[in-house]
Order: sequence, then structure tokens, then C-alpha cells
Amino acid sequence: MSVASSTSTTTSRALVAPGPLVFRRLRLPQGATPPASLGGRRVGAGAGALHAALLAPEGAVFDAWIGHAPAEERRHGCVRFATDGDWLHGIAEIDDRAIGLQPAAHRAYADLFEVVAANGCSNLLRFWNYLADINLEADGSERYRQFNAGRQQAFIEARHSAFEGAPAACALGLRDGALRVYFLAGRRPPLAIENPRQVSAYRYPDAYGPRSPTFSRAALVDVGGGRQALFISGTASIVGHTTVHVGDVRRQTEESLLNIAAVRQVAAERAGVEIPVGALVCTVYLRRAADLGVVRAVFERAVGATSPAARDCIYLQADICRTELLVEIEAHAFVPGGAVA
Ligand code: 3EB
Repeated sequence: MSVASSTSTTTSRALVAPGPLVFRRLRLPQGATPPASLGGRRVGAGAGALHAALLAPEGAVFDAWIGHAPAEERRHGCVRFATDGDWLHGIAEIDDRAIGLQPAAHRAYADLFEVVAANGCSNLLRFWNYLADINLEADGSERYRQFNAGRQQAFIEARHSAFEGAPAACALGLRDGALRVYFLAGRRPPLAIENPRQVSAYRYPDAYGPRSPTFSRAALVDVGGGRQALFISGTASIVGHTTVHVGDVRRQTEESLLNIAAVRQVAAERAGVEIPVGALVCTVYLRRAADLGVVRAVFERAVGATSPAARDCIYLQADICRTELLVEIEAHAFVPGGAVA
């Protein structure tokens, strides 16, 4: 038993280092069940997979978050989750067609904030948001804006920072299906990181919607075992707050990678170690499946064709939250060090 899990009170637990959090990106044979873990995201073939086509590799991939102790799946409201006492992974899922997207987003976040508070893991590190028809105008506003309104309201009500210090995140559009919010939380606060090339998303001007998106560009956190993790939010071809290279998927991919490089540089200064581009575990989202060849060539040139980043990258077909955006890249990396925040 680790020192952390033998310590009795919540207060003292917050002071000791967490047991290690481990990540594995697993290639699954069709129909196979993923191994024991806190939970994760299945893409491609199989039950429970995200409703987004996996363009590469073939088959199915499971992104598994693994704790240091056995964890049973539990339920609260619309949330399924598991925790080892130090780390908590969950999925909030609501069919928004019945109640509307803004109330659905609000309820998903309200429920998951209750889950993390009740389980001593009230620090959110990373959100992965998926919703059908993200760019569709419905009932007088774009569905992404409705989602932003419900999300921000839930953050404010639960007294989680909706601005400086917000968790890292991504938000993508699927062909169909319920609203799904995957989340990862822990006992200690991450260090939020912004991109000097971009306006913070929570400070976007009103032109992008009356309620801003709630995320930081990246989050750096001590994940135990003498390691820290950098979570880089969905990153697109945006400079300042403006979409650049409209209609040019090659340049959009290059610009997204420049933004990731800028975030890596700020994070490396905070972390006190290099964060090599070739060590990133990336997910690339493409609006158009036909762009795979171009995007992959640009990506592999940037990260190194033989790097772990190129070998492990997955490519999904999804809608990005601005109609002019053709590509978005999210990533995380584990590097040595600890106790950053
Ligand atoms: C952007 O930079 C592109 O709403 O949670 C990226 C990451 C984007 C997260 C979110 C949206 C979100 O604004 C879109």
C-alpha cells in the first residue's frame, strides 16, 4: 500500500504525493474488451466507441487511464466513473435531444462536479467533450454556443474557475449520439498554461458567442512516480482569436503545430524539463476524411516520421468547433519531474 492510500484524512492526503497515474494507448482487436483501468476512451470498432470514424489506424484504439489500485465502476446521475483515491476518470453522458443541449451540458458538468467533490478528487485536469452537430444552428443559436453556455454556468455554480486556471479540454462534433464528456481529475491542482500566440479562449470576444469556452491551453500536473504530465488542449489554426488559413488544410495543420510548439515551450519552462515533440501522444481530428494524407504528411514531418508521436498518433473524423477549421490536434506527454503546482 502506498503512503498516500494509507493516510487517513483528506487534509493530510492533499499534502502527500499521489500514487502514479499511468496512460496506455492500446490497439484492440475487434470486439476485445480493454484491460482493467480507471476508464478511458474507445475509438473505432466496438461497443461504447465514440461516434467518430477512426481514419487511422485500422481497428479500435482504447486510451486507458490506469491508477495504482483496483477501481470499480460506479454511477452518479449521468456519470460513470472509477477512482483509486488519487485519480478519477469518468464519462458524463446525456441524450441532449430530449432536454436541449444547454441544459444537458449544464447537467453533465453539475453531476461530474458532484462526483469529483464527493471522492476527494476535486481538481479537474482534462475534459474531452463530444456532441452531435456542433456547428448546427438550432433554436436560434449554434449548438457549440449552447454547449458553452451550459458548461460555463455549471463551472460558476460549482465554484470551479471558468477563466484563469480552467482545465485543459477539447470539444468536437460527432455525426450523432448523446452528449459525452470524458474527464480526468485528481487531488492536487494542475498548473494552467496559456499560449502567447493566442488570446485565452475564456477571453475570446463576444463575436464568438456570449459565453466563452471554458478551457486553458494546457495543464501541467504531478502524476506521481517522479513524473509530470502535460495535457495540451485541442489546438487549431487560430492566431490571436482569429482563424487563419481558411480553406487551406496544409497550412492549418502547420499553424496548429506552431501553436503546440508555443505551448510546449511555455510548459517546458514551468516544468523545468524539455517536452520533446516526438514524445507527444496525439489525437488529430479532421473535418474531411479526404484530408488524411496531407495532414498526416505535415504531422509526421513535424514530429519525426519514426518518433513515438508518429507511431502512436490516431486520426479521427470529427467536426471542429468553428466551421472554417479543418483540423485540430490534441496531445499529452509524460516527462520526468514533479511537484510543479
Ligand atoms: C479553439 O482554440 C479551438 O470548447 O473546450 C479547442 C479546445 C477548442 C477546447 C472547448 C474548443 C475547446 O478555440 C476550439
